[in-house]
Amino acid sequence: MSRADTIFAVSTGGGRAGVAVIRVSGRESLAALRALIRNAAAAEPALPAPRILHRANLRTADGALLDEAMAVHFLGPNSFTGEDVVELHAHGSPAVVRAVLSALSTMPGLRPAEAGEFTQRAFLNGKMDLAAVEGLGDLIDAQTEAQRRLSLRQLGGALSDQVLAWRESIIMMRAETEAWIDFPDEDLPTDFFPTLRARAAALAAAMQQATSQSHRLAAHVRDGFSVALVGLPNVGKSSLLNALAAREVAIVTEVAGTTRDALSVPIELDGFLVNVVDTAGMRDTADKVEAIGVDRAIKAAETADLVLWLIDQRGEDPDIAARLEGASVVKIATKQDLWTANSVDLGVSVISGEGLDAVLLVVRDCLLGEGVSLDHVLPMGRQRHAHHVGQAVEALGRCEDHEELALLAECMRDASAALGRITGAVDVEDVLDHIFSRFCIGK
Ligand SMILES: Nc1nc2c(ncn2[C@@H]2O[C@H](COP(=O)(O)OP(=O)(O)OP(=O)(O)O)[C@@H](O)[C@H]2O)c(=O)[nH]1
Ligand SMILES: [Mg+2]
Repeated sequence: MSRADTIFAVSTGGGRAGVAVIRVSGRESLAALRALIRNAAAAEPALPAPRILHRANLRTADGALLDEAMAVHFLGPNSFTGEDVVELHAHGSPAVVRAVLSALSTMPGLRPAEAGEFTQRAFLNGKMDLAAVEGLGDLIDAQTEAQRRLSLRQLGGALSDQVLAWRESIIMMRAETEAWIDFPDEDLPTDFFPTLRARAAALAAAMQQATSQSHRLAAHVRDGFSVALVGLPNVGKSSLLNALAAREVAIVTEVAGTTRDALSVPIELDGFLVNVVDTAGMRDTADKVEAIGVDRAIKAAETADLVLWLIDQRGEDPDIAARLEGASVVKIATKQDLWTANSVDLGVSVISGEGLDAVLLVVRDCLLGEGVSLDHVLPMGRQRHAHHVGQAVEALGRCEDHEELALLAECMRDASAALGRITGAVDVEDVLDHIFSRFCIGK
């Protein structure tokens, strides 16, 4: 993969569509556009002004019409990739797209783009940092409203700006420390070490506070929040799943032991992705298949972010209570059209619809935490974000141990380097392949 090559790919989705956008980036882009719009009768075609969409009849090398399209070009560095870029807005049939791609592939210096290669060039040319690249990847993958909002803020620099501000404070402290190393004859103020340590500790505490809540929530937004439905056989777990999903995803019968495997169904709840897991009813059983299902139900309850423990007229089963110890549990009485429960958190009936909205509210509160708004959450949903902030906090914490200027400066250097890894300002190679390989072709 050479960065000197000019790359091309269709940037819109596959299949039939009104319009398909084919993107070309690199030093041969404008020559490729000229070649495509060359008319046998005319001399070398002049290109219209950049950044303006214009009508373009695209032709093969021997002049045959490929498509009546539109084209726009951007001159580097003022483009998405930072290179000369051409976008062809062709008719979106597979045949047109194939014909245009085939014409491009015969041109000298051009080759099809690899997955994520346009974005990779944007990153390498300094058009976006690593956190923004991740935001773009997540925005393209966004399925829910919360994912869209959070990834758009990450793309717009919400994470990068915060990381940069923290990093600048650290670099400032380091510069002040190193200034004293360079002037050993001057008298170091007596309060120098305590003051600097207090500043480092305050910054570390602020970073930690911002991170702990944001990472938990942003990771839930990205990957989904898991809610397990557990309880005795026949208590109404699958019925509740179907009611929450508003479709018949799970089999419901009056036979106890209907559900045998754990079934995870993604549901968009108030804009958030929630993976609701229906499980086999928990009971001792001689049936081999059902016993495996019960094991899986226990696993699901252990790994879920929230457990909804369903209870009917039979009451709370002590074995289940024991298994749920330590989990975050909400008790829900089912079949409230048949009986009235007290001493549970909520009552529902899938027949009357009673309590279903309340279940959604409980899940939402548990997911978001009280009084938390998505707009104030830093988009730091990836493990590596929390990891690098954690390392920076740890490095700042080490300031406590040192009475020597050079060692103090080194702690600061470690802390700013850890933060630099989030935006790709430091040690970028090891994460590049991992991040860009998850993009689709044409991005
Ligand atoms: N009247 C009434 N019946 C319900 C309600 N919820 C479930 N049922 C009935 O209870 C029976 C069991 O429902 P399921 O949803 O299959 O129960 P389950 O907990 O998934 O059972 P297993 O998969 O066997 O563990 C079915 O006959 C349902 O129609 C309810 O709210 N009201
Ligand atoms: Mg079931």
